[in-house]
Amino acid sequence: MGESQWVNQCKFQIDKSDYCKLRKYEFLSETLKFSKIILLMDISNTIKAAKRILKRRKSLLMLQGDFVIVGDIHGNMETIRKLFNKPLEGNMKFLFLGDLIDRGQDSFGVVKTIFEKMVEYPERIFVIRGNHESRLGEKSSANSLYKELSSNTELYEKIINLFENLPLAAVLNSKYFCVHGGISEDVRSLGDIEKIKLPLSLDNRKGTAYKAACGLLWSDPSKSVAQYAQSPRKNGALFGKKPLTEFLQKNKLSCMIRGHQWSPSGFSKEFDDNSLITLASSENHNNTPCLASCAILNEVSEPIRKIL
Ligand SMILES: [Mn+2]
Repeated sequence: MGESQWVNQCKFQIDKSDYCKLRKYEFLSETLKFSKIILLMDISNTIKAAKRILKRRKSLLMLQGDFVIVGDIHGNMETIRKLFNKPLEGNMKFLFLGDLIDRGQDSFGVVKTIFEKMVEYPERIFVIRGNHESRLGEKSSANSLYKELSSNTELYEKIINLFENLPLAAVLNSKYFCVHGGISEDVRSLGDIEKIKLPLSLDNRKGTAYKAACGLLWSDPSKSVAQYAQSPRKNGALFGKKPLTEFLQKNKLSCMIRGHQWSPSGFSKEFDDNSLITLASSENHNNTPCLASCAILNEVSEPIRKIL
């Protein structure tokens, strides 16, 4: 065999195998494209249906029943798997306290699953808004929903728009005030929350509704503050035991249940009593060893902590 003939034969062989690979790849890529289209159609329908459900809800939810209350998930699908590992039992309702997204590995998966469940069980799945249910992740250097959906900004915008329809707080069994962050000088009563009209965009950063929403979504409790103080987060406030007691008494409530803050056990009580509970529901959050907790609230009992 002459050298040129040998080279030609080799070329042919290589070309043939590449051609086969290419055909295989084209087929695979068409299948992937097709499943991506199905997934996008699917999620668009879920968003539309979830929005219809949220349009019927107000900025303050008044709910009765038995509840699983879930704190910050921050893109951790493990929490979702543990919560929804089998069909929903009995009449248990779920209240998510916001911060479903950002920081973790799968913000989109968390959003998709929770809103699919809401569409499937509209009377049993409730979500209130956290400070991350906004454009916050767009500036964050860590993982975020924004980064996950960077190749599909249309879908990202649809989800942001859905978030703008989320209620800002909930009262469970006429006793428990549930909110992502807390209270501030702009939110002194349940009436102040009811006044906030939805949908609410947080992009403009002005107006009474924006200020009140920031108080609910960003504030933190603090033992070392008497009334209210400026928050190191630069949004919302730090609130002391006294304004919390006044808020609860004025509105005939017994306890505030909130998220927004990390703790190693996924559960903390800032004021060493039962007036305020903080839940965090993302296990090993940001690769820091910690537990994920939720609270079980029965119509007749006090909230019980459950490790997820
Ligand atoms: Mn938060």
